[in-house]
Amino acid sequence: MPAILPGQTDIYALTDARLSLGRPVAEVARALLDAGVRLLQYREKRLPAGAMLEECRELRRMTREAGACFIVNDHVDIAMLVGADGVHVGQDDLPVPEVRRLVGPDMIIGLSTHSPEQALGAVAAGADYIGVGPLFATRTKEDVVAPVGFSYLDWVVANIRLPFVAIGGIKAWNAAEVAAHGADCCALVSALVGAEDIGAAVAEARAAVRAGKAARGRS
Ligand code: 3NM
Repeated sequence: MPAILPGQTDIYALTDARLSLGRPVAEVARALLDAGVRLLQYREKRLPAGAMLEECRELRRMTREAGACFIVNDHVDIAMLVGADGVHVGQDDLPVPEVRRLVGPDMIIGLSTHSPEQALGAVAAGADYIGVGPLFATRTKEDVVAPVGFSYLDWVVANIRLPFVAIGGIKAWNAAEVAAHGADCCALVSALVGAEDIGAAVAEARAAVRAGKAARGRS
């Protein structure tokens, strides 16, 4: 199965157990995949490593069956153990070249960036895609930097050729504007996993991204 990068799909969903209305991560993932999500990141900050490993094994099985790309946040070891398609790291995690030494040439490495300097650094370090954010205020990520707004997104669109995903405070109501600025892929956490009806939330977000892309003259 070819791995799917942000530029190749419009919605990037991230899990977050604290926001999932008490539903197990597998139930949330099932709803996301059934709604057509093809890029899924396991992002869990509070569980012991053994429990994360078990959850990732299950999500790996589910994503493989669905033909979806599976990325693990932060935990390079777990990503490797479950055969994930990729790993996503932040600015304070292991440096991308060191992650590359561990995972080899084929695994996708994503890197969160919050400034032009960091985006250029990601390119130089060999990241496969970058996160661009937080576009808007978000309470989902702890120790998050101040919102970067559209100026950083516009700079990335104009200057960076790597695939990228816009992230941070994106909801169905603002996703069209984000896409109209040139983001072909939007990452959403609370707007999807925190929705009572995850399928409807995915459909709404996807329609918004499509509308924004169309407004910009992209299919
Ligand atoms: N990374 P929500 S913002 C996981 O800017 C994450 O790198 C960010 O959650 C970054 O969609 C963020 O609920 C949280 O706002 C996004």
